[in-house]
Amino acid sequence: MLRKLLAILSAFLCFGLANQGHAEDGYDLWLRYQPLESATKARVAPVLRYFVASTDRPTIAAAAAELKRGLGGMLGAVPGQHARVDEAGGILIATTDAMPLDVAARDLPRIGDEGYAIRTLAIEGKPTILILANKDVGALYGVFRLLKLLQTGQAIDRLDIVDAPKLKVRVLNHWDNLDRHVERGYAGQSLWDWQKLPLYKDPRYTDYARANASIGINGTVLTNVNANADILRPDYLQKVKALAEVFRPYGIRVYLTARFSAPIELGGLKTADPLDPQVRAWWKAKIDEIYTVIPDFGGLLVKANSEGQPGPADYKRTHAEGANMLADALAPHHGILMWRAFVYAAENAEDRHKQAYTEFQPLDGKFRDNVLVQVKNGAIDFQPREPFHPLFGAMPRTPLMMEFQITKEYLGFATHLAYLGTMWEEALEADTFRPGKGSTVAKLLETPVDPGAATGMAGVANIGTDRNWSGSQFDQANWYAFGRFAWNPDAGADAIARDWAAMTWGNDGATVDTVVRMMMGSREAVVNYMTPLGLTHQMATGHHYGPGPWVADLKRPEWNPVYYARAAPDGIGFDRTKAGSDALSQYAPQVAKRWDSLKTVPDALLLWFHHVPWDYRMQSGRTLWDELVIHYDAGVDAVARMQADWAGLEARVDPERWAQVRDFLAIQHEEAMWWRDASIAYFQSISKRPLPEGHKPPAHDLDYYKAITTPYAPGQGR
Ligand code: BDP
Repeated sequence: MLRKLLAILSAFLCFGLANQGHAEDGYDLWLRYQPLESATKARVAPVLRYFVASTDRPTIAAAAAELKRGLGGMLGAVPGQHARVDEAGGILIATTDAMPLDVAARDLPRIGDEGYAIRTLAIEGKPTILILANKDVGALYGVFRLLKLLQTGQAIDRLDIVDAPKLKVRVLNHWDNLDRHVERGYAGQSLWDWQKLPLYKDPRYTDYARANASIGINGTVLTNVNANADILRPDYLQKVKALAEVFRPYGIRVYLTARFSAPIELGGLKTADPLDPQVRAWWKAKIDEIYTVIPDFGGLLVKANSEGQPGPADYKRTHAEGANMLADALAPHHGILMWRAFVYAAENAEDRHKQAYTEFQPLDGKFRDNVLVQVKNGAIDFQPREPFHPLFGAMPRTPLMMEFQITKEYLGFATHLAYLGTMWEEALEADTFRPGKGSTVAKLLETPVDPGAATGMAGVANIGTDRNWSGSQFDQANWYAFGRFAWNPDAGADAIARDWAAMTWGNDGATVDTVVRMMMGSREAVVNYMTPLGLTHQMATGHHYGPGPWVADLKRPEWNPVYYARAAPDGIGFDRTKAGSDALSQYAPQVAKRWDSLKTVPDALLLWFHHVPWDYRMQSGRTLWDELVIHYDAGVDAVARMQADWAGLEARVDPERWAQVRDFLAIQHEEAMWWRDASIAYFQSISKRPLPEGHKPPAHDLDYYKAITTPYAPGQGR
């Protein structure tokens, strides 16, 4: 083997150190590469002083650059790049084509195209860390893993790690419009500066790619699902190409959203009927053109016949007919078509919870293998808590991918601290019982419906031009966690939070414990002060900022909060049992049975599935009304605890980021009170019950809360 190593030559690149010359403002995300403490440094430095890369291809060059940046920051000295590992030991980044090593051959089939093995060994007596992959991108992921080990203070002297992603398509969905407005974005404008592209490639695009690669994200849909056909024009494609070039070394493919009526808008055709030969020919030519410009283009994402978007139903065709037309045109290029199952129709009186299932389930088996039907985690819409979507497990012959929303449209925007890892873990761990026990949502996502069929996960991005990328320091954790769950849907929210906290805030035990404690309770706090006990969609109209439980005047019934809570003198909640909308029948019998019975339905989903009297006795022995009030207060109290926890970290965290979090928590506390007071004022006007002892009345009367307007809320008027 030594012979082979001796043959390797590569250039020595020198990079400046990370994190120098500017105060911390969150720009560096979890890739801060802060100096290690001296004892650790002394221990690890000898083996990290040099590295050898098996090729100088762009992805390996990116891996080497990251290693230099990371080790430079952590050790205070940029590692030297050697041509031969036997000179001094060190880190060896090797891909099997460039360097057929026998040492780790047993791992190779397991790690596939994107996985890696990391092993500590001695080569010619020299201590070496081998990062081995079949493909360059695996080596890049391996380098990020090694850097994470160091950032989180793990020992590196006996490494034996083998890891590979469990899903193939791991994509961000940017809801970015071409005018740079980000739909449901709370972090500034769209990163994509269409005016300056393709000639000016903002260095930020590279940092975006680094961050994504560090968590294994391998694709990005650049444009909004509420699509503009213009993105498919030749001039825009040149700009997209420029972004693809920046992202390519980082293993990230670009995808675009396709407006279903583009053949009419761009092609001048009279129809967009998917069975029309001219329409099919137009799409085929358009997709061929895209691949001429961007040979590794990932594919298309479509929102059709939903919330006013055009689609195949306009021509009395099914979702499968629409999707397959595009999938057929993408297939020769190995492109993927992501087709969203987020549909509900104005003219349909059926419970909104049921509509996507009603429309999609009968199409099981009718989609091509390169179609991924993209299903939101719950049947309504990214609420703080929803039961898992009934389509999971109900379409065994159709590739389904998960769609999570990273941006917090319904969880208080950027200023509320809500770690979504726990929410996603809850959805992924849910047992669908299809076909039998143990069929969790995660397992279904991971198992291709046919050998070679696509698998995947999408996350609606929370990224924009704000210095800290996500609108708040803690929202970075949601971007981070999404990548980790897309890589491994069986991952744990707590472990992910721990890694993120150590990398983002500092690797001392007290800081990490406090930050993780805040994160792990944060989503439940939001559920409690916004929509406790299975209530849902109580947000104000349009922008969804603040409470609006009384809203009843919107055009479509299911846009009104009153549609979901159904508060009336006899009680509250949406009856989805047989006596009601019977949405429960869309789940496997074991699941339906559990949720159908008032004895076994968890409190957290009670009002999602049942309409119950205000005086109904809960498991706790208290009445539903009392329990509701107690939950609102528990939410507010949890925010106060986060404030106290954070106050205790002042001396341990850099001042700029610390102060921002402190101020955002203050906003959150104020708004949690607003949610609590407004909700209690409204529901009490119907329940006519006194508040339980020790719980104070809302600060104002109901009319006061109804009169609040928030013209500055992001998303207003769009
Ligand atoms: C809802 C958003 C809306 C999106 C829609 C979707 O309010 O802005 O267009 O989802 O997912 O949550 O298509």
